[in-house]
Amino acid sequence: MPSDLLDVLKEPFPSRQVLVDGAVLLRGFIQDIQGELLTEVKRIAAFAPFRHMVTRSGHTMSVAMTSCGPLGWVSDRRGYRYVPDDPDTGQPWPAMPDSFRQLATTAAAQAGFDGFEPDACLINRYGPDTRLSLHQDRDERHLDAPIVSASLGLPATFLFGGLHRADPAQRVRLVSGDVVTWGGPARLAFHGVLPLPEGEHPLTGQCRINLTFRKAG
Ligand code: MD3
Ligand code: FE
Repeated sequence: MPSDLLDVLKEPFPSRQVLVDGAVLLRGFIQDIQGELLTEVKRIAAFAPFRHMVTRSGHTMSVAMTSCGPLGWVSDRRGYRYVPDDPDTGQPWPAMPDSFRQLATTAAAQAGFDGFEPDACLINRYGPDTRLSLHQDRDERHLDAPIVSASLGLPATFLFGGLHRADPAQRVRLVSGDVVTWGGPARLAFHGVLPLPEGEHPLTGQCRINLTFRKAG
């Protein structure tokens, strides 16, 4: 057997992989709590339903979104921003579950960001053909704090490039249970998600759910 295959077998699981300076992938980090996390997502979505937001330019996003925590991300013809109340219900966003907060804090610490305290968790839902075009996340007030992302359900191909839109992009396949922390020099990298291929996942059916934890306010 080639030695690189043996190396993979010897890797600790969950495993820790530096994707680029500032970005740390923890494969299988939430493997054992995926079911509980998905139950929380459903509870949140019962109060703050998934919706397709409109961008400033008037395009409807193919990703369906909701939020939990003190702040939630919204987009409309006025632009992008974080707000304390869900504009669709007029109510505060649902509380961030302790399990969410803990996964974000412990993943950030593994990447060298001690004391990360997210105040927003954006929940993205991808169905067949849903994509997220290349963008930067810069609506948060704390660009020195990392963003932690957690994947549930169908796998997706994630793209990440450099600080300029035209910089070459790398691809990484993210599967259910994976967590990535994006901080430091990776924090303002352009990134996106390729159209989701059709599939069926035991946990989520035909979709992928992504949680992103941010310090927004
Ligand atoms: C790299 N979500 O919600 S998560 C987003 O899979 C977003 O739903 C994608 O991009 C998703 O804004 C990607 C991974 C991610 C999140 C934020 C980043 C990667 C990042 C910020 C900077 C660099
Ligand atoms: Fe993003």
